[in-house]
Amino acid sequence: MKYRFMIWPLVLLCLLLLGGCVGQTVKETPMDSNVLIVGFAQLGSESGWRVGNSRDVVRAAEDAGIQMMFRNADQKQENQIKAIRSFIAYQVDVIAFAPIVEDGWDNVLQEARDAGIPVLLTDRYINIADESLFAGFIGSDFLEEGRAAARFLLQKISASSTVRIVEITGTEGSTPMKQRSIGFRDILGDDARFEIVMSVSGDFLRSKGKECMENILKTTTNIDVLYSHNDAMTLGAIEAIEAANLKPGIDIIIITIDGEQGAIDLLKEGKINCVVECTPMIGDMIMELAKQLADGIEIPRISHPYEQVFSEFDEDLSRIPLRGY
Ligand code: GZL
Ligand code: ZN
Repeated sequence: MKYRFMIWPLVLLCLLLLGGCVGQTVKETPMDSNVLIVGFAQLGSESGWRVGNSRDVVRAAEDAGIQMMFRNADQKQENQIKAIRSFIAYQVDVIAFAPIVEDGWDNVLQEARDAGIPVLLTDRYINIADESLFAGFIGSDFLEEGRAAARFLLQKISASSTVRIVEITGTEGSTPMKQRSIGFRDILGDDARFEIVMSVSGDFLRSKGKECMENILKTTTNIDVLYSHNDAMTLGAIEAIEAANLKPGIDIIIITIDGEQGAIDLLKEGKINCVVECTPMIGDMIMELAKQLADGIEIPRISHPYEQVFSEFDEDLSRIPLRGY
């Protein structure tokens, strides 16, 4: 635990020089030098999942009695890097962040190492030369999510005729986008029936998911399956499908990932066929791991939350608990 009373004026000066606070600060109460301080750099507010994740992280810090400096990077990697630098200047005890993309973190994590501050990856992974620059990762198994989506499709499709699949992917270069694509293709493998006729990025945004689907439907309506990397894009795509007088869940089989309430509601209505859960509620796990890091305890390199799959084959969809995001 570091003593901060000596550096307050310096830190405030650094924060001002860094262009003040990066993104909006959710919560900063007067710091108490005996309390664990965690700097959390969130990537943005692009989806219901992300908003739910931010809410859960803030709630978990409060429940754990952890002082948290929260910065939202508004979808820009340079803002996340600035936020991490501000945490270093403040000499927080632990840095946690959800890296928007996998590349570009080597320098700033070296700076954290030089400052003696442990780093915890949350939600997404990074591609870095020296993996010792972060202590561990807590987040979903995106490969498994992609595999689960494909396993549902194998269960759903019995015909031997060609199945034309459109994939709307998440943010280019992000772990969930890369691994949900790989996992899906892993399971479909060389089953000749399945043809991914188009794969376009919707950047995890509802508006772009709608735009992608509108553009696709302008070129062809001969689509059997939509595999969408998150519910926000799926909800947008469904707007476009219905505007084209097609029935989602019937004319086009829809497989989506996250498990937002909106998607579960459409699953119950038969407009979505499968929802692969990707839980944003990892706040408690993050705080537990941060406490261990602050106490110098080694943490697992990889920690995954429990996740499940909801689909039209479930016995009783009414038993799915309210999602909270
Ligand atoms: C997955 C997370 C993804 C969600 C999207 O853990 O990184 O980012 O699937 C969110 O909804 O935008
Ligand atoms: Zn894993």
